[in-house]
Amino acid sequence: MIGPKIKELKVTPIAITDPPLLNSVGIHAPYALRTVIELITDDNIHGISEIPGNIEIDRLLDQSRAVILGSDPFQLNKLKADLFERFGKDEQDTRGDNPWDNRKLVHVFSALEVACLDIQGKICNRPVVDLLGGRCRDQVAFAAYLFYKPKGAGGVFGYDVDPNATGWDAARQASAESSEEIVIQAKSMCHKFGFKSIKLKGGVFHPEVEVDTMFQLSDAFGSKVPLRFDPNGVWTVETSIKYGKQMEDILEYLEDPTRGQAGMAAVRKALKIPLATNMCTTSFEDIPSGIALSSEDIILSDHHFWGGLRESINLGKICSTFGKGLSMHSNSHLGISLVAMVHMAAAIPNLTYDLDTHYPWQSEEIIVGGRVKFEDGKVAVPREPGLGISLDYQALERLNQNYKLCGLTTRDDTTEMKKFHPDWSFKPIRW
Ligand code: GKR
Ligand code: MG
Repeated sequence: MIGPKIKELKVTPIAITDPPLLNSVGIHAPYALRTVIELITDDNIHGISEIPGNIEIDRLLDQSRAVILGSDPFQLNKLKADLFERFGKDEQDTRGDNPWDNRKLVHVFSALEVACLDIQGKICNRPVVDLLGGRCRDQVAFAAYLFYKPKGAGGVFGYDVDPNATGWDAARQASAESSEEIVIQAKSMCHKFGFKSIKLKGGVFHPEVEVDTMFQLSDAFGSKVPLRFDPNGVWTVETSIKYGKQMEDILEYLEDPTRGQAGMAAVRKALKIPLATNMCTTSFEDIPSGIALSSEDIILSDHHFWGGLRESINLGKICSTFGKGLSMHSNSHLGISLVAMVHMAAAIPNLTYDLDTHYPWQSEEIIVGGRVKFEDGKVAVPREPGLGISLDYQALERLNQNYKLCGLTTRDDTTEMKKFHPDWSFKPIRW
């Protein structure tokens, strides 16, 4: 039987407004970069996906045309083998020291896989979740993701704020440099989106300050709202144990307190709370040593970094086999990534934690119908064929113009931070 063939690959880099969120590496630039991928078959079926923006990954995507054009969108195993044969494998050390992943091929395959699954779903008249084994749930729950930040909203006016902003928008633009302001941010975000769990991005201020913030959140929300804290590995093992112990009664889990599997294993032994990671066990190659060392209890997957939706589902199986929990990591993103996460999360039986998302921090959208709706902190799993969404080409064009004008080609929070604090330098372990 001759099936459809991919006849076109479009790669569109975009820049989306991003507030000045602080992290261990520095600060978010006024724009976050994403890349939108569109595959078109010879019978004119469109499949879309979104990945973190990075000019080198975009170049590799352009080169991947030689592999993807003419191929069958159902033959994903062959597509992956052909990509690896042509470009070699990602080396572990290309992941980098940042809290996000810089490996190229995992992103490229993830981009092509999600777009092919979108096409497959449209051909079979089934939502992507059904191609992944079928839904285990009808809605997927997300957590509020809090950040310390100076005042500002990002975008064309740099960090200016809209004087007419009300509700969550006003809080999104307000500063949150103290524990009290973080509590205000949390209340506002939970009120607007209905989230039932809360995560704070730490590694910004001295541990005393950040632990105080967690206690203030605990006092404000009570024990029914699970709390998580993530200093992105900038604490030593000793610091992690000292401050981890202080938070033992209030945390659902502690995420990446320190760097590396051995360090995480030492912290895990000393604490009564679970440890989660998106930094120490970040690919299938890391799993055997992670199991041998017992470095974490929960793996935070990310389909952009683990090589697609099906690989994340495979990771879910490994986690359940070894008694680990699974949840999802996030970076600044738009609705295509969010909806892809929703299809995948709906198909994973053992997905027992509310997922991370940066989505509330963004305000733009490139899908028809605009921003994805959250009800009670949850997003409904689409029932339409494929991902169940389509591109708004005018919005895409507008954000592509932003990309051309903003002058950014890759994420670099450290350089951005130097604009505010010229002496700033990234320290993999700070406290
Ligand atoms: O957006 O600043 C940020 C986060 O720090 C992000 O880059 C991390 O990858 O969300 C992430 C995490 O959980 O480590
Ligand atoms: Mg993390």
